[in-house]
Amino acid sequence: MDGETRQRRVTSSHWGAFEVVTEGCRIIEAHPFGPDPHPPSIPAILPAAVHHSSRVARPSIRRAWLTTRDRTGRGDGDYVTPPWDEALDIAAQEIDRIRKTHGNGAIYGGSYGWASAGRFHHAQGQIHRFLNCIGGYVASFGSYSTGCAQSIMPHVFGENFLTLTYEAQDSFATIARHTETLVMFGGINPKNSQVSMGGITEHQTAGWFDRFTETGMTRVNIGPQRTDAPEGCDWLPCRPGSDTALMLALAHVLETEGLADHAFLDRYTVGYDRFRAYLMGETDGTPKSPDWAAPLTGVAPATIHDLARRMASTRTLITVAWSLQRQEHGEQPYWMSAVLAAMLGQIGLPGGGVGYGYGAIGGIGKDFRPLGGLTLPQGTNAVPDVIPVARVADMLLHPGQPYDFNGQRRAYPDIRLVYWAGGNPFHHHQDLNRLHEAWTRPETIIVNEPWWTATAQRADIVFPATTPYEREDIGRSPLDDYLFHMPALIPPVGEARDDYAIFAGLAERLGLGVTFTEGRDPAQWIGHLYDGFQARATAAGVEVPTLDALRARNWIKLDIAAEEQPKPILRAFRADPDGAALKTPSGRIEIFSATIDSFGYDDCPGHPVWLPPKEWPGTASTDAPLHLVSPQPGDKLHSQLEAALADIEGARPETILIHETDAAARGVATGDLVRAFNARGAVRARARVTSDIVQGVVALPTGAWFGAPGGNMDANGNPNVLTRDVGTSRLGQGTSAHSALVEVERL
Ligand SMILES: Nc1nc2c(c(=O)[nH]1)N[C@H]1C(S)=C(S)[C@@H](COP(=O)(O)OP(=O)(O)OC[C@H]3O[C@@H](n4cnc5c(=O)[nH]c(N)nc54)[C@H](O)[C@@H]3O)O[C@H]1N2
Ligand SMILES: Nc1nc2c(c(=O)[nH]1)N[C@H]1C(S)=C(S)[C@@H](COP(=O)(O)OP(=O)(O)OC[C@H]3O[C@@H](n4cnc5c(=O)[nH]c(N)nc54)[C@H](O)[C@@H]3O)O[C@H]1N2
Ligand SMILES: [Mo]
Repeated sequence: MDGETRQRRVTSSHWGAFEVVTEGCRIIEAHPFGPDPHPPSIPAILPAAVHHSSRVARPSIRRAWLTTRDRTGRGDGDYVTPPWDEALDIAAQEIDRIRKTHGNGAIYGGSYGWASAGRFHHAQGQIHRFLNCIGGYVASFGSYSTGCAQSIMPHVFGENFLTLTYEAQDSFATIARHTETLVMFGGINPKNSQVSMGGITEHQTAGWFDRFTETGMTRVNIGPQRTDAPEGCDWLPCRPGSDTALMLALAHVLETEGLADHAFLDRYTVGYDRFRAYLMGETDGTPKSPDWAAPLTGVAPATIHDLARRMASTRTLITVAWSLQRQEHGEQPYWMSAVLAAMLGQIGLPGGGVGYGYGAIGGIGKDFRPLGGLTLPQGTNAVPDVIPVARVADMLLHPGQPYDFNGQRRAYPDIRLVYWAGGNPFHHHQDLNRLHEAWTRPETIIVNEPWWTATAQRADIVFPATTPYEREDIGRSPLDDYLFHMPALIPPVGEARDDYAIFAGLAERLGLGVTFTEGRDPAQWIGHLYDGFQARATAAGVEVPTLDALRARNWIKLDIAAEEQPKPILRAFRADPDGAALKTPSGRIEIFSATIDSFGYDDCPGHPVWLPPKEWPGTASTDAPLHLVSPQPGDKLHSQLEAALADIEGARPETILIHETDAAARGVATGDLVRAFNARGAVRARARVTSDIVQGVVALPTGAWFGAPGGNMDANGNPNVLTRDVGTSRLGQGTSAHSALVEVERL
């Protein structure tokens, strides 16, 4: 590459497309992509992040592991840096030793994480293909995003939850046309819709809210933060973790005021009678009335009455943010939202019923014709063992121990080797001090990473991975209507190699080189995947250029825009409940599930119920009186680009939002450094005092790099030092990140 040449090219990322200016080997600037109506601010930090001193420069092996196979000193920072060939030899020998001594079932390759956009070099696809080639690995089920919903919703609607949230619900255009009342549990957050897995080019969520204002739609944001929905929406402050109580009280009003649609319930659902007995208090002596819900939720009974009546008298769409199931008993608000929508009788009507995850990522709510493809084949996994993704620390701490999951009794595998590529568990997992402890159990931990994240710092072998700006790829997401050639903008930083090259090197040493590569180099793989995509596109009547033409053009907009067409959840079922019966055991919406009831779980019984989380404002104590919510960061994606963001003067520690009354009681003012703590740990944060948060709640976004294990205060402000590491219930076993109590004091 010519050191003097200045070039301007477009690339794609999870937070959108942007124009990158390079000069020789360096990224100089990143600018918004012209066709994007609401470009995010995130790319501006890219040049500093890509060339940051925290890049892993060379293959690195922890000295104490190399010499004594030490497992307890992970995080000590003492690495040797052998040449690539030697490091790959050592890693291959260790993988071989583990699989021959303990079997492939002793390798954990769940390797959760977003990694980077780009179809071929996607780290998850690469690591899973490699591990499948060498005999398999213990995999993970579900995501941190929606793991609990993925378990509960098939019981209720008989449909895969990801299909519902990504493909089978109304677009924003249909909502604009038909919805009169939009009831948003957890809001619809333009901050979050900046990103979308695999890419999002035209950011439109904020624009749709401008349109909703014009139609005169009533929009109610229910939850702890005013800012969870765009300005102009009504805010109904509600305690986190109490949504199910509020939904039950709304249902109680519908039932007692004759507003419930019994014709719909009779025809399309099963089990309403059993649920009704609970709702009216016949089974437990407690009617779930607005008076009952008011002290739990902080919402006045009259407000609940008014909202219920309004929902029954207008075309109403209930939307539920993914965050509501990222908490203890997260199954309940999800199930109950379906029951509430069924009682309104609007499921299957345009702009009515219920929808999930609007705003969570920018690709949700668009009208596109489906066009898949461009996926690296991953082969098959010979190891059948799978854990719910958020139970990773339990697995490492308790090999062989039984646990429940969605009706099954299973046992945790005995993991000897952990291989992670494209994720940062010391960002994403709960109770990081506990994870740090669990991390001492495996014999060996290998990580591919571009940066010295907290996870890389706790690995025995670290392979420096390229970023997408250092390799050629194709950018494409089924939730987006653009197609990108992502050129290698700069050569690899330091000695970084592509994940593909790392895994090819290991596979070769294990005698499986050609099985992994099929004899292709990256350019040949990209050509091969692109040929398949082009054939699919042509069959679907979508014109795409040849790969060479795409290379020359850098990007194109695909002609896959679809006419606005209502596709509310369960539309076909509403039209023909017998012919298009649901895939539930009854063929109907299950308000009572005999299947779930048969599991005998007290933390997820046979119909939706109010179950207070162990930690929430209702159980607040003098030790930990404040409820911590830990939303996604607005200025970046998770922990990515954090190294450079943290350099910005005053940016770290991370900002914690605190209500003015709570702040005054603690003598805390905006800008003060505070310590947020509980029995699990302590973090430093910078206070911002606000009236836009429910009193008794504090919000600290995720993403600051975990700084200090072992009870020391984390200086950067990573909320997962404070969160609780328990499953949502024995049914879903998702993360309970949003269920945590803390105290805050001025430093
Ligand atoms: N408290 C709390 N915790 C949460 C959440 C919450 O709401 N509250 N949300 C959860 C959710 S929904 C999610 S999705 C997770 C997100 O958690 P993660 O997906 O683990 O977070 P990322 O920071 O995106 O981690 C991706 C890592 O991959 C690396 N990477 C990028 N490109 C490449 C590549 O090409 N190759 C390799 N080898 N590595 C690469 C990045 O540097 C980064 O370290 O966090 C979860 N944690
Ligand atoms: N900028 C940016 N956008 C992102 C991401 C990112 O890292 N950065 N990550 C992406 C990922 S991986 C995911 S999964 C999605 C997540 O999408 P969401 O799950 O929607 O996002 P969160 O930011 O976790 O939560 C949204 C809001 O829910 C509220 N909330 C928390 N608990 C409760 C509750 O009990 N009840 C109610 N009513 N509200 C509650 C909080 O105030 C919070 O601000 O975001 C995606 N978008
Ligand atoms: Mo997520």
